[in-house]
Amino acid sequence: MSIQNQLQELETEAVSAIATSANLEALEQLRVNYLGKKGQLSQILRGMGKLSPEERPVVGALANEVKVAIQTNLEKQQVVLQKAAIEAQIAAETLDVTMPGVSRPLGKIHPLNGVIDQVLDIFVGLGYTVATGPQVETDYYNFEALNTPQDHPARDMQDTFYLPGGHLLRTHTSSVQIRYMENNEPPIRIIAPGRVYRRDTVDATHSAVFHQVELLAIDKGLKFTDLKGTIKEFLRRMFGDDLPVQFRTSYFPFTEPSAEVDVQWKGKWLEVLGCGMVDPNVLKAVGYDPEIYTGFAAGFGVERFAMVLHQIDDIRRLYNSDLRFLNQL
Ligand code: 2U9
Repeated sequence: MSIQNQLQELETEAVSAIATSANLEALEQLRVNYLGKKGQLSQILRGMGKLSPEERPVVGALANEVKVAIQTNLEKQQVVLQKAAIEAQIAAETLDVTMPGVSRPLGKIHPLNGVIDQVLDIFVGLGYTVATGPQVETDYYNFEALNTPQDHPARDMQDTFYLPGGHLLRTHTSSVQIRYMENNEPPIRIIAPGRVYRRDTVDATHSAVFHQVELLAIDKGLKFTDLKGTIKEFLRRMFGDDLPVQFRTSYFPFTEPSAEVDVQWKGKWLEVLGCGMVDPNVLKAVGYDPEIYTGFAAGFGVERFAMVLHQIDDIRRLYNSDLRFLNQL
């Protein structure tokens, strides 16, 4: 076969092979095969030595045409295959918005913190300031300044956790209010949430560690009716508008007169908090003149509120972090 025929056959074969090449790697393989140093075109051109001087330029021109034709076809097919490769990549990376989402479990507020947040919101709305203080206290701030005499049963070793060096774990957050009053002048409106400790045997309704919120208002002319109004408004906001509320007389060393408050909830009367007018001896202890200032205070257990609100039967459920239980609230 003449070199011309070989060249024409090579072009035909190359153009067809290039047009059907499936990917860029196969195309590169074809380029090497046809146009590479040891490729088919070079091999055919090696035969040019045998040609006559007249034939040589003619065959040379044809060889050049074939080379350009193959090159042009390679370039065109390269563009086509590159475009296809990009489209395939985009298709593979496309988000399928109909796929089910990845579930991300969200945490939520613990019922105890939920009650504390709710209570603080209500009292901050009524103009109260949140006050906090240490959990390790002295006998003075926990008992003595609160008019709790030496022989009072609350001071018993059976009821209070005593620490070395005359310290103890506070049994109520009232110590916070004493500290606050020492450093501030009336009028005072504070709300003190926090953890407290009692040497109780743990059962369905008792825990050695629990949470309290106490409120304190000191001003000129505060009366028991101010206390009642504040407590009733607070309980209505916590439990609902038509809540029946009753005040029963009671006794606390730090208030006089004192009362306990019950609410009718799901058909039953339940005791929910204690309160009273601040005892004049407590005012004297922090240097306030009880002839000028009066005040009221109230305290309640957060666990008790949470148990009533969520109908929880055992206080321990609030501490053992069982998600099967917590997720129901
Ligand atoms: C100051 C003066 C008086 C806070 C009060 C109660 C009544 C009360 C209990 C409820 C259930 C504690 O969690 S509980 O066991 N508390 O009944 N607390 S009056 O009186 C104060 C506080 C601070 C300076």
